[in-house]
Amino acid sequence: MKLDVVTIFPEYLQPLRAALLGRAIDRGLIEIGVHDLRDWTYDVHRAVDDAPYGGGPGMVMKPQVWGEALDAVCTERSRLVVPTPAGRPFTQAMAREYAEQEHLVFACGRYEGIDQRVFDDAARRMPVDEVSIGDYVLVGGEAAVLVMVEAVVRLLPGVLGNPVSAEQDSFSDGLLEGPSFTRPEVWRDLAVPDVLRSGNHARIDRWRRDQALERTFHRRPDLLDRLAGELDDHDRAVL
Ligand code: 6GU
Repeated sequence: MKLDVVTIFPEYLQPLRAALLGRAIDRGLIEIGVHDLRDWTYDVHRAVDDAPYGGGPGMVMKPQVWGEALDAVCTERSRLVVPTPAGRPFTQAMAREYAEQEHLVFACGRYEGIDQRVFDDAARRMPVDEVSIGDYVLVGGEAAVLVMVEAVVRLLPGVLGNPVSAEQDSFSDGLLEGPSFTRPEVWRDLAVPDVLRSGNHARIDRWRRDQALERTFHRRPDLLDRLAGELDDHDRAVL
């Protein structure tokens, strides 16, 4: 998979080369390009923004600069992802969909956003998604790109040591993951639940499912509503 990021803060994307993602690059599983938007400016000030039509506070990023940048970075096989608090919510389902793409291009806006015509124009040639990572406002899209790239890349074959762990995580079955324990058996007077040391794997699986259901009920009841049709009688008895 090829990933490209266009930003006015290329240094902000350095974490893409660290840890799990860095290993994926070294092993040739992904290729990451980070591009400075100002490389496509031609004036002495390297201006990327201008005052908004219609007035109001803040600045809007200029279409000519973004247009040239995306012309250079995108191909007819690209998918353009635009991080914005005004976007559709990023979900695990979208991470799975992006993991199937051959080329993702992330366009990081700052200030009050990017001239809308940049996306309307790009959409004539490729899929364009305006995506939000949550109901809060960031200064720019860079941190959101780090979040989305990590969510996508960990799903690529060969990136995680143990592929089962990707499948068992929170959200893959629509529930939050329950608690985990390791040795010692008792720590600061707190014991590991007996069932986990019983060796009875049917009981352990059932207990884990119950914990996941209870945790989801308390922390994310909205997720349970969506799952209603898939719960069996035992599940419903727990809730
Ligand atoms: Cl994707 N971008 C920005 N700038 N703020 C956000 C966001 C994205 N998601 C939530 N807040």
